[in-house]
Amino acid sequence: MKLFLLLSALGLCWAQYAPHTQQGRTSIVHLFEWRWADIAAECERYLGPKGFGGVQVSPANENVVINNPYRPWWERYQPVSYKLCTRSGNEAEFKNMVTRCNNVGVRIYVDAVINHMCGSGNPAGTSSTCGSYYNPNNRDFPAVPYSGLDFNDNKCNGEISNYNDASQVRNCRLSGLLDLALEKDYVRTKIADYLNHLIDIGVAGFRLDAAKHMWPGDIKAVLNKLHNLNTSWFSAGSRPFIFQEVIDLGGEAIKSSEYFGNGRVTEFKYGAKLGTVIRKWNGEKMSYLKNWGEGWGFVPSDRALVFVDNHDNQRGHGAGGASILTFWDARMYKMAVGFMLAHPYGFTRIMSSYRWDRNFQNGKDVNDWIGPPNNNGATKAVTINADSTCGNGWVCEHRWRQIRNMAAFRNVVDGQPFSNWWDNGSNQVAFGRGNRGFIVFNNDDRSLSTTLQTGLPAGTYCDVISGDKVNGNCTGIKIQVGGDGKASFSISNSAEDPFIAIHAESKL
Ligand code: AAO
Repeated sequence: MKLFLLLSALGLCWAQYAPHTQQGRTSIVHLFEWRWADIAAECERYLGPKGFGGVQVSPANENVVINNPYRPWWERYQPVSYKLCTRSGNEAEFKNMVTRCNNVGVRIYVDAVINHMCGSGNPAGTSSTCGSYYNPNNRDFPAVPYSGLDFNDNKCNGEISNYNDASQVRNCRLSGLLDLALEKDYVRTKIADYLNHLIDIGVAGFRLDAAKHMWPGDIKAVLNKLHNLNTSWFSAGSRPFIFQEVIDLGGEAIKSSEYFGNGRVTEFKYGAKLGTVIRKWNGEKMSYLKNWGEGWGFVPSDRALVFVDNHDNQRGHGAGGASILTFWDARMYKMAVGFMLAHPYGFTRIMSSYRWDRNFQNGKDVNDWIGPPNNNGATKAVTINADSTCGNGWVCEHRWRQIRNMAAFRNVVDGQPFSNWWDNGSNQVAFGRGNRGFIVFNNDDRSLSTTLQTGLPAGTYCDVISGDKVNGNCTGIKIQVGGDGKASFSISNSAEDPFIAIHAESKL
C-alpha cells in the first residue's frame, strides 16, 4: 500500500513531463500551419508507420484575420476566442484528426496561446477566422467572454522593454498583445475550459506559448484545473504533457528553471549552440560535443524539449540568432538533426516547414511574415509526390530519408546509454548507444577513414543516411561490424551527407 501511494504520488508529480507517446516512439514533429485534414492523413500514411510519436499542431483556437500584410503566419498568435476554428480547419475536422492520429498511435499536442489575446492595435470588428466580433480598444472579446476586467492594464498597459525586469516581462505586453490577467480565477477557468475541451477530444498535451510571459504560479493554477487525458487512448490518471516556451539563453531576469514545477521547458540554447558547432563558428568543433547536454549548461535532460530550429527562429523571430540551422542549409541541417536524434539528451521535436520567398534587406528577411502556401488565403493541401516528398510548397523535412531514418534510430536505441565516443580532436566524431546503434560524422575539410568500436554485434549493417534497408538489402553504404564490435568507416568530406548511422534494425 505504501509503495502504491509512493508510486502514485511520483506518478502525479512526474506525469506532466511524460509525452505519453506510444511505447517505443520517441520524437514529435511540428507540422507548422498544416490543415487538420492533412495531419490526419499524414498520421495514417506516414507518421504512424514510420514510428513518429506525435505532432505539435498550430494554435487551434479562433484568431484575428490580418490582411496587411496578407494573412501572415503570426495572425494565429492573436486569439479572438477559444472556438476551434482556424485556417487549419473547424472543430469537426480537429476531432477527426485527433481520433485518426491516436488510432494509429500518433499523439496530438496543441500550441496553446493563453498569455494574451490579439494585438491592441487591431480595429474592432469581425475580421476573425470564425467571424466572432472583438474590440481590442475596450478589451471586449464577447465570444469568450473577456472584458476590460480580464487584462493586466492596471499593472501595465505598455510594451515589455526591459527583459531584466521579470514583472515587466510577465505583466506588460509582448509585441503589443493584450495581456490576460492570469491571476484571476475567472481567466484561469476560461483558459482551463478551452484546454479541457481539447483534452476531452483526445489531445495528449500542450506547448504553452509565451510561458515566460506568465507567472509560473499562474500557469500552475491553470494546470491544476485540467482533466486527465481521455481514457479512450490513455491510461486512467494520465496528466497532459506540458512543454513551456521559455526562452532562456542566459543573461536575463527569468530563468527556465522557475518553470520546472509545471512541466518541461524549451531549451533554446540547444539549437543555437548546435548550429554554432556545425557551422564551425567561434572556434567551435564537433569534438567539443563529447559532454553535450547538461555539460553545456542546458537544463536537466528530463526537463528539456529540444529542437534544431522552430517556427520563429527559422525566419529570424524569437531567439537563437544567425547560427540557427534550417532546411535552407540542408546539408548542415541534416547533420544537426541527425546528431540531435542520435544523442540521448532531451525530448526531441523535429521541425516541418513550408517554403517562402526570402528577401534579405540589410540582413533581415522582409518576407519573414509570409503565411503558409495558400489560394486567396485558404491554406493549400499537402500533396505527396511520387518520390514521397511533399508538393505545393511544403518542405516536409520529416520525410527526408536522413531525418525520417534518424527518428527511427532514436526509437531503436531508446533507453541505451551514450557510449563509445570517439573524436579526432576536430570535427570528426562518433558515438554509440549501447549495443543498439552507432553514428559517425565527418564535418572536417578532409576525409575520414578509421576503424572504430561500435558496440554492436557482428554483422553487416545498412547505413540509414545514404540509403534504406529494403527487403533485406541495403540501397546505401554497407558497414561490416566484426566479432570484436569494430568496423571501418570512410566518409569523404564532399559526401552528399557526411555522416553514417547504423542500428540494430538496419542489420541485414
Ligand atoms: C505581430 C507583429 C508585431 C505586432 C503584433 C501585435 O509582428 O509587430 O506588434 O503582431 O499586433 C508571433 C510573431 C510576432 C507577432 C505575434 C502576434 O513572432 O511577430 O507579432 O506572433 O501575431 C519573445 C517571446 C516569445 C515569442 C517570441 C517571438 O519571449 O514568447 O518573442 N514566441 C512566441 C511564439 C511566436 C509568437 C508569440 C510568442 C506571441 O513562438 O510565434 O509571436 O504569441 C529576447 C527574449 C525573448 C523574446 C525575443 C524576441 O531574445 O529573450 O524572450 O522572445 O527577445 O523579442 C538574443 C538574446 C535573446 C533575445 C534575442 C532577440 O538571441 O540572447 O534572449 O536576441 O532579441
